[in-house]
Amino acid sequence: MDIYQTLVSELGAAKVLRGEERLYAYSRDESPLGHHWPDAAVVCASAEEVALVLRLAAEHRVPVTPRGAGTGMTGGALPIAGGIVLSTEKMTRILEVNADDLVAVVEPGVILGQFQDEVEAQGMFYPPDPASLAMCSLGGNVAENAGGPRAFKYGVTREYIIGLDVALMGGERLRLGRRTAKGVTGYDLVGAFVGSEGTFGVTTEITVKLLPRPRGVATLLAVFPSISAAGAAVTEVIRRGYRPRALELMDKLAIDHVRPKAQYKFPPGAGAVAIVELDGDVEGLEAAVIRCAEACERAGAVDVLVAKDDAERRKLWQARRICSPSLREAHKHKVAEDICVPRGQIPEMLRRIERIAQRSELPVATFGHAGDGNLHVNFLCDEDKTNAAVTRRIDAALAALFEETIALKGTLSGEHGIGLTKQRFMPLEQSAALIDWQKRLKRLWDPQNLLNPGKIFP
Ligand code: 2HG
Ligand code: ZN
Repeated sequence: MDIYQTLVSELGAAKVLRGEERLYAYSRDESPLGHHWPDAAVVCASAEEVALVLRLAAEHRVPVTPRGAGTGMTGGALPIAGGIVLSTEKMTRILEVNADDLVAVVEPGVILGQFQDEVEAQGMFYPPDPASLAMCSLGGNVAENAGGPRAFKYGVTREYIIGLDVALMGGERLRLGRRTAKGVTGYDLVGAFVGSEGTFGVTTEITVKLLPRPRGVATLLAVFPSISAAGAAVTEVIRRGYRPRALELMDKLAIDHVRPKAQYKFPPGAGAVAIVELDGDVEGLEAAVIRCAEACERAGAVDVLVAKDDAERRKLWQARRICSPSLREAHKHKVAEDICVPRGQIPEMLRRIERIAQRSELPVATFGHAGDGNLHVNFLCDEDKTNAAVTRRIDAALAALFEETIALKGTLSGEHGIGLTKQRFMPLEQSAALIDWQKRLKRLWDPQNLLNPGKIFP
């Protein structure tokens, strides 16, 4: 029997999907890399089933690409070597939400937004909030170490994952980490698995740390004549030691793309906006809002608008979250980058991005988590990529972007991961020796190189 027949007899035909029509959804993700077809997608319902797939795959030397909800932007879930896509989308149980321990235990297929609603209904809070929160799964968030606007105050996914159950290639299962608030027993393998882009093992259960839900939230929109003025405001807020939970920027091109679809009405003529969201005790909030508004005005804001209620706040965030899909729908090519520079270099990086845009003659929309120095730089192009000159222009712009980022002591990716799209730039940031040590680490967990092969490293 071949591996697929064995899988059907062990798991039932309903869980082993084959044929182009049923595999369509598993052949792509949110990267611009198109379709890569697996031989089968196996939709697992339990840790035992995940381990079984990994045992059989090792025996038959078949590559396995783990997949959460497929919202990744760098090709991490694409089965470039064929074989099996292992989906955890049906492992959707929230096993525990514990207010005394401030801990929750979930299966990897739980949708982030639904989990946050559940936790908040019980008076607690799980901060990471990537823009795809209505669709993305916690397993995928763990694999990519997902971020989002609230990372400015609260940090990224890694800060909240304290325990992981994983299945390794070959089928062995391990429990990593703890459920206590602190703990330093042994190496921090949870830290190593979070962000490993599905190359070390497959997550089957996640223990997350929760916070008490902040009682007060206030959101303001500062309007600037230009992106550089907005960048200066970000620096001003940080320099003064203010800690809003989000400090986001959108440039004019991003605003103009979102405008027709957004319920929130951006002021006409805005050259750039900063979204500043604060949280904490209700009492101190008003004073903090005034302080941040004044900092924005000092940096050149022409207007500062405070969201008047929850409904308006939601509309503003909806507008911010559709930046990415609005740009993608409007252009033939949207090459989205995710660079991150040290906070003090934000204005300088914005200047360099403008220069690259001029030189490459490509429109660039820049938006994102500016407070963290994490800028989504989107090169847009409506010409045909089959035209070699166009490809050369895009490639040159990307190379320049990453060179400038590294020159400012930045990093290639703040939150989307390396996957396939950025691996050729890895040597810009990391030494050959460091890359080699990481490959050795990968071999330790997966000696046959069967789990998500070909990702991260050139
Ligand atoms: C966001 O913050 C996402 O909206 C997507 O990380 C960014 O498409 C992008 O560049
Ligand atoms: Zn983002």
